[in-house]
Amino acid sequence: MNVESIRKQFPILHQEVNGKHLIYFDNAATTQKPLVVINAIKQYYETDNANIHRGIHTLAERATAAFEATRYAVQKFINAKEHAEIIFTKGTTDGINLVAQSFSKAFIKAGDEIIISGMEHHSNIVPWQMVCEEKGAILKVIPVTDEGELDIVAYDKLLSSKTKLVACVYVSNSLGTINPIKQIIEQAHIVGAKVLVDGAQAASHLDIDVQELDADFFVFSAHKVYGPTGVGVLYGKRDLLDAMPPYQCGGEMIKEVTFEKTTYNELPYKFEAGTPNIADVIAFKYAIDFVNEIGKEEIRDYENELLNYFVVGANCIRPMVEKGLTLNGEFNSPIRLYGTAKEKVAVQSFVINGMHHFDAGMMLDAKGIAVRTGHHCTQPLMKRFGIEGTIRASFAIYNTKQEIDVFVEAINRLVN
Ligand code: 7TS
Repeated sequence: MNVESIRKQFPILHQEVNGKHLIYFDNAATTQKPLVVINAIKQYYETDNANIHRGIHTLAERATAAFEATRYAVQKFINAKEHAEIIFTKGTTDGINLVAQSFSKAFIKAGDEIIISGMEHHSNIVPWQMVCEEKGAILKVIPVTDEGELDIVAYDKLLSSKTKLVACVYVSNSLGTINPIKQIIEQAHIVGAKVLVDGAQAASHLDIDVQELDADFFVFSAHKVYGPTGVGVLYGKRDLLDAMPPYQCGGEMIKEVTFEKTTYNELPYKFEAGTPNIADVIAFKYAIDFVNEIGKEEIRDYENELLNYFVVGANCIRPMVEKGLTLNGEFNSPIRLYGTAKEKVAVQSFVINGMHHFDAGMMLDAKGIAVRTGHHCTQPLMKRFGIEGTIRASFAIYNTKQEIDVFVEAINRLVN
């Protein structure tokens, strides 16, 4: 893998921020976009722009073909059985809300139970709280261990014939933990529950095979996989999607409308009401091709190398004055890492003793280093660890060890 040639494909990286070379370590929030994606959006508006599926003129046919080509690319990307099981959404949040509203209408009643985990993003908590409120269902939560892993034994005890749905994150955005999602799905299926996998952080780092996982629903966002914002994917098994009512109503999702009765379109259009984000869906295919060309295994190996390099560097940071030593002479690290699971992606949360994460974030920004600070939309997880927030560095395919050297040196200066 040639990082320099990859970096050349990301124009945004080649700029100065606050007089310093930009170092972008906020990839879990959104990844930057390669030129092929940027150019695809421009090209679409310059040559092909038309509304899709409805017109028979040449531009409409071209736009429709390119839009549907992304659906086939996504099908392959996550190994879905049929392209009709791929629904385009606005993003992960939109996909979860779609399932929460539609699945619950068809399948959730008072007294049923929904299980989520203690490390969910708010977008995989709040929609289920609303469903529980509306339906009189009960929300249960899988606990998180000190290392930032899910307590699978406790999970097994939560499952029962009352469990109708398990909604669980594959990879934690705050901790980087890779959850044993295949096992979580298997255990849920034993009691007859369905499983929604929040794949927002998994899609860019891990090989996804929804059939192998036997996931009932799988959601992710294009913008975290080097694609554009405003596009997401909901995968659902056909029998479930067929049995669920439409989420939004309007054009495209109908077969026939009369004032007496409306019949709905077939999958996937039943869940794609209105004019979609055509340009960005089309450009998303270029992001998928970009990732496929490098290969997920290469990506993961390289990012893990960056993660390990950072962790070693961070653990070596020493206060220059003696205040780092305890009374019995032991060393007190000024950096506390959160998320030390055995199976991780290249996301590392940490706090600097005695320094608020916002202050650290601002001082790092002054050095051109972009990290995320705060609760990362996982407030219950922060509460679990007794903190308000962390500094989070998340690495991507275009980051380098030299950038991490600059980062570690900057943290060292903050500490001292
Ligand atoms: N689920 C997870 C695990 C996420 O990391 C995010 C976004 C979402 C859901 C929501 O995705 P969206 O594309 O619909 O917004 N996570 C983050 C983050 O960690 N920092 O900014 C956004």
